Amino acid sequence: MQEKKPTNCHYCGYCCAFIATVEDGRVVDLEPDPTRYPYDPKILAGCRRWRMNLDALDGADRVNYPLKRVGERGSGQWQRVSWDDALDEIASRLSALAEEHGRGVVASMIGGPHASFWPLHRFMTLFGSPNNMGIGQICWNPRIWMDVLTFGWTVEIDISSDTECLFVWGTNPAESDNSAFWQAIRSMGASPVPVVVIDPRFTRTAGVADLWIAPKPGTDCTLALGFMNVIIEEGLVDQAFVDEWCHGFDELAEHVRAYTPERVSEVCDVPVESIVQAARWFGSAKAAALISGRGIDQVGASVAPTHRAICCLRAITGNVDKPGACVIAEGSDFVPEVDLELTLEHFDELAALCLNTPYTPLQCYDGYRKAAALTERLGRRLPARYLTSAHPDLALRAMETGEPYPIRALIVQATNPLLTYADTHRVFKALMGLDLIVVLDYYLTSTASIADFVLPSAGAIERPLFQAHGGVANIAYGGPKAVEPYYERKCDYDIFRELGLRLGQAEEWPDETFEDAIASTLAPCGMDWETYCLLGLCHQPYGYYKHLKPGSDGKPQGFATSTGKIELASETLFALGGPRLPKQGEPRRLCGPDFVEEARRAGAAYLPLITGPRKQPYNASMYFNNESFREKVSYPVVEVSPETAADLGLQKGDYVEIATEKGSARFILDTATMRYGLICADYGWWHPEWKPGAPHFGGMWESNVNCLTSCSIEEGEPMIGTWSYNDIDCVIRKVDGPLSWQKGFSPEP
Ligand SMILES: Nc1nc2c(c(=O)[nH]1)N[C@H]1C(S)=C(S)[C@@H](COP(=O)(O)OP(=O)(O)OC[C@H]3O[C@@H](n4cnc5c(=O)[nH]c(N)nc54)[C@H](O)[C@@H]3O)O[C@H]1N2
Ligand SMILES: Nc1nc2c(c(=O)[nH]1)N[C@H]1C(S)=C(S)[C@@H](COP(=O)(O)OP(=O)(O)OC[C@H]3O[C@@H](n4cnc5c(=O)[nH]c(N)nc54)[C@H](O)[C@@H]3O)O[C@H]1N2
Ligand code: SF4
Ligand SMILES: [Mo]
Repeated sequence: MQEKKPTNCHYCGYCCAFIATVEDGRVVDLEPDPTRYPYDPKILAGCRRWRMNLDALDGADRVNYPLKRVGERGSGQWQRVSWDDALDEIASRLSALAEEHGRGVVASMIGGPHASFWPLHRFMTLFGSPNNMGIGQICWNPRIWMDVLTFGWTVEIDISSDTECLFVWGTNPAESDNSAFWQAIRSMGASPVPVVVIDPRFTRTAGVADLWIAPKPGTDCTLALGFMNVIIEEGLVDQAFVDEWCHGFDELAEHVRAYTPERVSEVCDVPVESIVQAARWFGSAKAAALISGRGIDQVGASVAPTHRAICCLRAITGNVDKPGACVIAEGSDFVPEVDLELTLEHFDELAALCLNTPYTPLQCYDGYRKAAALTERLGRRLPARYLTSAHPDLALRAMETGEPYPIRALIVQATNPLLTYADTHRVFKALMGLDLIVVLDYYLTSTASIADFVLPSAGAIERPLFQAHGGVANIAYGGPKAVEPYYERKCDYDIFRELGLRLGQAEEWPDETFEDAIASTLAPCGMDWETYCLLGLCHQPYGYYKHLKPGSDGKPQGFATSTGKIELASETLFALGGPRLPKQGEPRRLCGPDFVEEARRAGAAYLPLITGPRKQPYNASMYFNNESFREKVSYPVVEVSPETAADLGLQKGDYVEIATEKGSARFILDTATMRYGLICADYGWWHPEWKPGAPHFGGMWESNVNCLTSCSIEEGEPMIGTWSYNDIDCVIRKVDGPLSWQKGFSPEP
């Protein structure tokens, strides 16, 4: 008999709703369900991935049973074991390691927002280790932190018919977030709204821009200061708003005085007229919106100042908590992430083991405590585990040297760090030396191939979904599973709970299933599980101008900062030893003079590098196992402008190697409209169809751009620790083909 069941896709953050046709516990068909969040059938219509769900459910390359390593680490020899045997052994080995080395002995790694990470965080908290590493410092934290310190909480863009100007800064939503972007463009109303795209590449997004500004990578902070210089000089400041609601305007005005369009034009290498024009549009719009992304999140030392400068740009033009500009989000009415993690209950013991103190005074337990005390004045509660996540340089050092204490075990959930973390050679070596690695994934990824245990996770459709933006917004969406997990796969929540039960955590895991846990999470806002499944959404829209709302003393509540105002000059950053005002940082250089000299002698050129531009249909290291995708997009590229290629004596289709002192990778050259002299390299490329273990580890050595990158904390952003995937340097030279990606190429057995 066939049944129709609601469920969701989880191949990207939209988590689109499906109706699954289920027969004998198997999904036989999937169709879009526009009655549930995100409602818009156009999203699915424009999506190349959703049909993959059906095949992936029973894909031949899925891991279906717990696997235990039997040969050498990385030998690719596995034995199927029962869940009880796997979890018993993992629990007892973790206990023994903690007994010998202390509770910080286990670290974890997480990835992009593909999974619910709070069960892992709860497990780690109760185990007593603060050592979660994640994408935090380079994907999410910088913006969250700077919004919180400047405005008292995070802001969300609010593009609507009120929007009179749009800045798209260091993000290419046309490839990374296709649907929402076109929706937003459509929603801006009939009269022409100037769109400014700030990106060294002429992206598909830049294709709809009225003005494309292509700055030198890593100079965006200076550019923002230049915009403010024009806005202040030309009297475009929202003076009433600034006088009443901003702290430190005079100081900021004095600071930006030196950032004249002429000087900024030199630093950023963009025309003076573009700076002036963009600033005028932003400053004179009744409401101006700005979206930003990875282009400014992954520029090392300049990350925090760039975000701070953007916050100031919004504030001095009055574009905060205003329709058509941006809206300050609210904390969640459902149980916030920090309470799901249970971090506050164990704060002091975790803080005592925090590796980041004193290296990154904001991204650590002390920094968290200070910021959280501010946001709590208005009842908003920051997630703790993301914002305190261990710096990978420090965690890897603890693995390599045992200092300040040893890390000997690692749990990896929903990430493929050998492709996506910086400095693959170092990560690989550190992991190979560990006593225990447990990977939760769907596939035998490069990282899974060096694990001691690979635990098969249940994917979308086989597990319920609760996507909640780390608890910094009052929105959660998702729905129920359509079927029980196939084979012996398990929901990630069940894996961490069952591990927890074996380690004396029973009291803290009262909910037997993930469904129950989601229902408990929703309980405070009065929504039950059935209603959640029906709507696929739990959300309260935000009001605007919330700073004017009367507080308990009858006066306007203001902003949740140390001064109660928007902090153009940041008192909190200053108290933590940081700068009150934003100033561009020093770039990270990965090639020393001797290295460059030697490369030049071998015929290479030395040029700036950015990495990882988002492209359809892949996502980081995912979906390379999809044959039809591989047919269409079959090799990794390095892009340069046609003029750069000509000057380098290279042609489209040439084989090239790019290298830093960290390592090298090979690609095929492509040309694109972009800054002269800049190199842009794909990331995430591996070869799932190759043998997962040694010597190729899934073909991860040939075209893996993270072989070139570094997470060294010394040159990272000083308050958060962000390292660089953009604004780095490399040498490039032509090499002989073919590359392993090409048809007919087969690795030695
Ligand atoms: N198809 C696909 N979609 C994805 C992902 C994926 O892997 N594939 N990943 C998801 C994830 S994890 C994330 S974080 C988001 C990221 O989403 P986005 O932030 O939109 O990422 P990109 O599309 O790479 O856009 C970043 C842009 O910044 C530019 N850039 C690089 N350096 C600089 C700089 O110094 N200054 C400026 N102004 N621009 C610069 C790059 O040229 C690039 O066009 O995408 C998500 N969506
Ligand atoms: N050089 C360079 N490096 C970068 C970036 C860059 O632009 N350039 N971008 C960075 C950014 S922004 C990000 S977010 C990261 C992304 O880095 P990752 O998150 O590590 O990248 P993915 O390849 O998406 O890996 C996700 C893995 O999780 C598995 N998976 C998916 N869903 C689930 C689930 O529900 N449960 C479990 N257990 N497993 C699941 C998938 O099979 C896949 O193997 O990369 C970062 N690294
Ligand atoms: S991959 Fe496509 S169907 Fe799946 S959630 Fe994203 S937009 Fe929706
Ligand atoms: Mo990301």
